[in-house]
Amino acid sequence: MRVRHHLPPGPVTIYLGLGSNLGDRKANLEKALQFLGQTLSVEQISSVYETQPVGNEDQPLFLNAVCRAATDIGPFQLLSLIKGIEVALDRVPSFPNAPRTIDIDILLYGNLVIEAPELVIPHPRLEERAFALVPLAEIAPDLIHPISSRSIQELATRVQGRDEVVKVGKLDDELRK
Ligand code: PH2
Ligand code: MG
Ligand code: MG
Repeated sequence: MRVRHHLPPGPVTIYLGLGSNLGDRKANLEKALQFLGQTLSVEQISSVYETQPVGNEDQPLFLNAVCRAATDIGPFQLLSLIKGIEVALDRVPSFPNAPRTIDIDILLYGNLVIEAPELVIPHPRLEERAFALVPLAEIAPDLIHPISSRSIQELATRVQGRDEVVKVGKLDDELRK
């Protein structure tokens, strides 16, 4: 396991990617954010984007969004929190890239760089995924990717498939603090 950190003491700013392409997709995103808000301080939520499925293309369109949160919990605790929320929202373990009610991915955790068998941060496919970069650039354009040292805005401007990521609206106001 490789770990590199420059984490100041106190709460860490994290960015999570959320995706749903089964059931009431918007309600699934909202419920996931409500659950996350019970443990994390959710500070900002991007608009919701409708996106073409990447990987397995023979599945319904996704709704994707990104949130910024602050937390004192460590990355592995955060991963188990997320897995619990995914199960609570009826995500059924299946094959990679299968349709899902909710997927919550840790995109960034401060400047932490970690490669463990069960957890890689930054998200290993962040730089190639327009459905994560475009919403992330909406709320954190000047953030610097801790490995490539490029800004999120720059990555989002260059990524393929930007035209398959379409802003469709915002989540309910009570989720925004
Ligand atoms: N998630 C995946 C694979 N493909 N495509 C879109 N558009 N949105 C996703 O969230 C997504 C995907 C794996 O988690
Ligand atoms: Mg994912
Ligand atoms: Mg995931």
